[in-house]
Amino acid sequence: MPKERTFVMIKPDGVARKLVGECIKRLEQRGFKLVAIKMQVLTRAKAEEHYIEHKGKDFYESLINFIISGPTIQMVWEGEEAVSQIRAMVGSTNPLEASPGTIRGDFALITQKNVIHASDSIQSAEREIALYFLPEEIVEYSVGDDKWMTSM
Ligand code: FUP
Repeated sequence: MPKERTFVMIKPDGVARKLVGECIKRLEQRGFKLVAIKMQVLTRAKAEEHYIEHKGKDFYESLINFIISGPTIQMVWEGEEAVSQIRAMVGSTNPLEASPGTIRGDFALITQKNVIHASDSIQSAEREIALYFLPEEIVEYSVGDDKWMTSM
């Protein structure tokens, strides 16, 4: 069975505050495997596609302007229950409600500037991975700790 994959993006605040390494470190230490990564300043069109579900909401324009305001990191992570487990590690949307120990709970205070995005469902993960990566940009490889991080 293919391992579950999720899409993670470090937002402009996370990159500017040099939290890229911290975010990657947490996901790696937990046992998830990085299988794709890139850096880019999103175009408005790409940002609007990403956040299409929020179109029309009061925070939408501001969200789009923020997310295109600087460089961002796109990643695909793989591992057991990657979608729900990485969401849990990211924490609540509003960092003031995010538990300590989560990325947002440890590094953010403002909802818009909440450092990191992670897909909220397997369907969203598939959509978001396809939005940012070609299939051949996702790398299949094995690492030494694979045997400790799967139930086989
Ligand atoms: P999340 O899945 O936790 O990233 O949150 P959402 O998909 O609900 O929202 C996407 C982004 O919109 C959030 F990360 C921050 C921004 N947002 C606001 O600025 N105000 C809101 O009230 C809700 C979300």
